[in-house]
Amino acid sequence: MFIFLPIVLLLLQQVSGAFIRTAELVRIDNNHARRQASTTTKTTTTTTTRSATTTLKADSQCTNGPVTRQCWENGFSIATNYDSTWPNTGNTVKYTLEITNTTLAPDGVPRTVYAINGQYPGPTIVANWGDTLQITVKNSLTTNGTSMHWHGVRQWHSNEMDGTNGITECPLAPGHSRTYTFLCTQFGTTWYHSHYSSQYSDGVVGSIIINGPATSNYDIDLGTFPMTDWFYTPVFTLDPLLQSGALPLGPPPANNILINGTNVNLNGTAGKYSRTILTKGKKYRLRLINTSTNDNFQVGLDGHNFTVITADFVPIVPFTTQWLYIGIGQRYDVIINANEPIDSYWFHVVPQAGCSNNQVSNALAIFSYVGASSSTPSNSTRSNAPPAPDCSDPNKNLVPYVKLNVPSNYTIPQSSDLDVGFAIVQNTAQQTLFQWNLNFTSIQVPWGKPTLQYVLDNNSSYPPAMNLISLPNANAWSYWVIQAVATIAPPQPHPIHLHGHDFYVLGADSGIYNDSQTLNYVNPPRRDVAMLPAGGYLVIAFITDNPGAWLMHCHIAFHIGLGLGAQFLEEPDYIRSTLPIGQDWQQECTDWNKYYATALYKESDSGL
Ligand SMILES: *[C@@H]1O[C@H](CO)[C@@H](O)[C@H](O)[C@H]1NC(C)=O
Ligand SMILES: *[C@@H]1O[C@H](CO)[C@@H](O)[C@H](O)[C@H]1NC(C)=O
Ligand SMILES: *[C@@H]1O[C@H](CO)[C@@H](O)[C@H](O)[C@H]1NC(C)=O
Ligand SMILES: *[C@@H]1O[C@H](CO)[C@@H](O)[C@H](O)[C@H]1NC(C)=O
Ligand SMILES: *[C@@H]1O[C@H](CO)[C@@H](O)[C@H](O)[C@H]1NC(C)=O
Ligand SMILES: *[C@@H]1O[C@H](CO)[C@@H](O)[C@H](O)[C@H]1NC(C)=O
Ligand SMILES: *[C@@H]1O[C@H](CO)[C@@H](O)[C@H](O)[C@H]1NC(C)=O
Ligand SMILES: *[C@@H]1O[C@H](CO)[C@@H](O)[C@H](O)[C@H]1NC(C)=O
Ligand SMILES: *[C@@H]1O[C@H](CO)[C@@H](O)[C@H](O)[C@H]1NC(C)=O
Ligand SMILES: *[C@@H]1O[C@H](CO)[C@@H](O)[C@H](O)[C@H]1NC(C)=O
Ligand SMILES: *[C@@H]1O[C@H](CO)[C@@H](O)[C@H](O)[C@H]1NC(C)=O
Ligand SMILES: *[C@@H]1O[C@H](CO)[C@@H](O)[C@H](O)[C@H]1NC(C)=O
Ligand SMILES: [Cu+2]
Repeated sequence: MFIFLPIVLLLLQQVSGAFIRTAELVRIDNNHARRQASTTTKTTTTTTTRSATTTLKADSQCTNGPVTRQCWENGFSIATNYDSTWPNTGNTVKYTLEITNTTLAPDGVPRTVYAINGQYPGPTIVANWGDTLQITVKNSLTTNGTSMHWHGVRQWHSNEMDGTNGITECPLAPGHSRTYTFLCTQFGTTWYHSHYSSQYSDGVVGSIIINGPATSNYDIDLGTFPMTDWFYTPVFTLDPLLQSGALPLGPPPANNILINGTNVNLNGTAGKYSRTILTKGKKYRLRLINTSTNDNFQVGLDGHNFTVITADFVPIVPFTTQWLYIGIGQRYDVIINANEPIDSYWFHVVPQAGCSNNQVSNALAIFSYVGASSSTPSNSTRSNAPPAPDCSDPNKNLVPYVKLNVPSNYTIPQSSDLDVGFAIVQNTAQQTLFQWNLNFTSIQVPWGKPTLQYVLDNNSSYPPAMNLISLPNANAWSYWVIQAVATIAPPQPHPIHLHGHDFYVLGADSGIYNDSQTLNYVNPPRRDVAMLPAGGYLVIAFITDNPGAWLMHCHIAFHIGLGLGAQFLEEPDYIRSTLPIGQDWQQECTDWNKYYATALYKESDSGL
């Protein structure tokens, strides 16, 4: 089957040490979707505000425990709207993460890994709601920069800590360190990863837990359970092949899936299954995270259902399901009730045919009850039918616990359309380049002069390839229609991630959005990654309440590498006058530009 999982885009061609915009790009394939649909103006008079939580009372009497998970402390609880209020404990939790170039064998097969503190995945960072995290990152690689992004962390009034090179900082040069300091205004589960091209796919990734209240009770927190596809060939090696069209059918299938950092290899000759022990009668919280590069899966545990209590950071009204689809970057915290016969059970990660091609094989992990006669599941415990293929978010089940509405007295203008396209272009050297684009531009960020430098310079002459969308007004609602258009690349879903906000998901469906489709303005799902359905649209909204330059991008590493992203710049005047961007930040750029002048490897994709 013909599949395209393209990659990179060199909108810029490197000529004598500098990037210049290629003059002769030939656009072979791109359409503007909504202009082909007739438009009907929808007006409603419903008015809503975002202060819908005023009737919810945090209970200051109650402390957090196995049967009072809704409680927290000091008047904060699961009813608190963390977008508007949060504790500040005054505690600072410190970590050091050193990235090294090493060889590891997570599934028994050795490969080059850029490890964190010698391990893959990196250490799990744990803090409490309201703590300050102070994380020092040391780049001990020799031929790559790095920058560390704390996925989904709102970074309220701390945009310079977002770790997005070319936007909020220069990359950290080899041999250098920087410290990221930020307040945990949210709670729940997330991950951190390098934003330096596709470096996270080669190892620079770890989990984050911010303890807080929950919408359902449980006895034991099992911690995070990251799942990822795994390539034996470094993704830094695959990238240029995809960019040049040397792999016209897209990336090769991944060689394996790692579950909680491990697995047996596909022929079962090396490695080991991830194993988790359960005690009968207990309820467990498991924090599922999809840290993939490319693949689509659903997950399920034989004989057990999941009670889902969060979507990304956002607490939701619990719902129960056997199978769960998790897009790249997404998290679901689930509760497993260990109340089935004492035995061992398979945990399945099932790649989804139909969502993308070149699938890796099914993967397994083992959950065993204490006292089970065998630590290997007998297949008789298998009770789950395989899932129906699905590649979309369960949006109707994602009902935020703290109810917030979106104003519906607004017609989304065509200028809010951001089309997702694919193109094959040629540069001046007649080289073919595959690229993804958002609103007709393949993003390419200047590592050595990030957006925040422009803001500090009061210079609004942004190169077009920065794909910057200006949102100068504070506290305004902003609505966007992200629309997949017909391309020569077969339709496929894209996990769309926005930095700096939990956005509101007003609608997502197949086809072309045309203003007469129903959108959900009443307590819609909020999260930081949502699936753009294959060949469809995703309508989101957020409030410009966080001054900063915030990247929005597809989280498939191959797609953002090839340009599927844009950035929103909120309130530049506030950034310049108020954010504490100082000497250290400038020094990182000075060090980077010095390193880069003679660097062996240059920026050859979006840089993100
Ligand atoms: C809008 O899209 C829907 C669903 O595709 C379609 O049924 C309807 O006819 C379209 N309306 C207009 C005005 O184009
Ligand atoms: C990792 O080490 C190899 C072998 O020494 C070297 O070729 C490569 O450039 C190093 N990569 C990084 C990112 O430091
Ligand atoms: C990072 O280093 C690897 C070699 O280890 C190289 O293949 C890759 O191109 C480098 N990437 C960048 C963006 O510097
Ligand atoms: C099993 O897979 C590993 C990794 O791909 C490979 O090196 C090995 O030769 C395979 N062994 C067999 C028996 O197929
Ligand atoms: C995941 O792996 C870590 C490190 O090996 C282990 O401590 C943890 O218990 C595992 N988590 C689960 C849910 O099995
Ligand atoms: C991770 O996300 C990708 C892309 O959306 C998806 O294909 C894959 O199934 C997800 N993995 C899991 C474990 O859900
Ligand atoms: C899981 O949910 C399904 C569907 O709601 C239900 O039929 C089944 O009994 C549940 N299984 C368990 C073990 O609770
Ligand atoms: C049991 O099921 C697993 C997972 O589907 C499969 O890999 C294994 O071959 C099965 N074992 C037997 C004995 O059928
Ligand atoms: C929508 O309603 C709100 C609340 O009444 C009002 O402040 C706002 O101006 C209205 N917006 C538009 C576009 O009419
Ligand atoms: C920033 O530049 C604009 C024009 O480009 C100018 O109007 C404004 O006064 C400048 N602000 C500062 C603080 O220099
Ligand atoms: C603004 O940025 C552009 C592009 O980097 C640069 O050429 C120009 O010199 C800058 N202007 C000022 C006043 O810094
Ligand atoms: C989208 O691109 C068009 C054409 O380049 C541009 O005019 C428009 O301003 C862009 N949209 C946004 C929201 O920036
Ligand atoms: Cu994508």
